[in-house]
Amino acid sequence: MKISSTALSASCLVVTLVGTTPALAAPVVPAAAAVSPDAAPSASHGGHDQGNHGPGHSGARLRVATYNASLNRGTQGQLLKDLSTRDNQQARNIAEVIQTNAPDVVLVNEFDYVPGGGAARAFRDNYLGLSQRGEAAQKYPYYYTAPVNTGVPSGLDLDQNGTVGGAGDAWGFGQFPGQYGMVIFSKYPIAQDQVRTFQNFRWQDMPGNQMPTSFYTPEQQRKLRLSSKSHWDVPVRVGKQTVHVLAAHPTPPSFDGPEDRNGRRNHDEIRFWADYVSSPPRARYIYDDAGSRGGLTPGERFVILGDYNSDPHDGDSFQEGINQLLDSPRVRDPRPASTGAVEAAALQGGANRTHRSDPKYDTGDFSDNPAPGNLRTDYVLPSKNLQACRSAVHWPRLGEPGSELTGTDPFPTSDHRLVWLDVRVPGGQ
Ligand SMILES: [Ca+2]
Ligand SMILES: [Ca+2]
Ligand SMILES: [Ca+2]
Repeated sequence: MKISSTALSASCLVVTLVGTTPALAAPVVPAAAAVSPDAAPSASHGGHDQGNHGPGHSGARLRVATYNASLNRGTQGQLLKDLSTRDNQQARNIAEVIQTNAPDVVLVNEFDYVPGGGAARAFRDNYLGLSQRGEAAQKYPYYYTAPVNTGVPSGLDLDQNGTVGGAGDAWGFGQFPGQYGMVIFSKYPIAQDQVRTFQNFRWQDMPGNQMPTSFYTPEQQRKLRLSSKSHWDVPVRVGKQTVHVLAAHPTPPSFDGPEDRNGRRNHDEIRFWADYVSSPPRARYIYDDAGSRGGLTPGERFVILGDYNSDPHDGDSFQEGINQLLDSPRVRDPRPASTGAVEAAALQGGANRTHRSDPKYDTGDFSDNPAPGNLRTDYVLPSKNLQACRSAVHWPRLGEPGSELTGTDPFPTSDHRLVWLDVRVPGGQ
């Protein structure tokens, strides 16, 4: 089993749900594939569960994953063109990694947004849904994607270079609208009518924000959007239960000047979720793109997914960065790990030698000389009221099956690794 080589041992009592189908509803996105029992998730992912432990431990096991797949392209339309074939090698490699890990729900970061969802459907149907080199095809009847701020012109000189226009003046850095977008694929139904998006939330409306006010003009301060791509709360129905997938991709805390505008924005983009899942008073300032206020209802179950561009101890993060989430009383950190990352840090040296985080938690293979070196940037963080089971970073050691796809720079897939976690959803059958 390819997964088991990097899987952490962890106990989790779950009932294996072979043959159980989730409640199937009409597809909630346009032109989704016909939904049939064949498309229902199998609870068998290669026999990694601890098995059936009898009554009292019932519940659905849900495998959730996050993967910054580098399925972004340099020009508008190129990704859809690539995915409209079945032979784009990088897309095949990315699909194979996803098939190997077989998540029930996966967030893909760095996937150019195409209005109408054409690129998402093309990747699902032409790549994920077709066996890659013998891996089991993965069927995702449901997906969610939406516009993002990257590449959307602000009409303001946000990078203060004296002219208006270009990637640096967009609401989020990008060459064209939708570049570096994101998409969620799911084997379980998505409550499309209850999705909340926070693309337009303004940075100044976060109390105590870290916006560098001396860098931006008063007009810019009023108009700046917090989210560099978007923040999504996507409810997934697991039987009668709901798990909120909280998806985002905060800006890298670099590519700026001494004002550290991207580091500060990264910090506040992460803080947004920490506030969102916190107590109602702390989340009161939040409003979504439809104008509804407040955060997640207390007691709801959630999984925070995405590339947060912040390591707990290393790299360029501003102040607490990701620790705002890791230290949240409502958030559990299952600490997915791999042995391949330990090997990579040792072989690559450079900045990795001075890192404080244990390299086994690294999820991204970045430049080592100069810094930052390899970092933990990609997270799957469940709420405390979900039981965390097995988890791993998919980073095989050299020579192990799959290592030819993770690879070294230039990567055949992505500079990031897929991270997965199994959670048990009580009563989620
Ligand atoms: Ca400019
Ligand atoms: Ca590296
Ligand atoms: Ca590291």
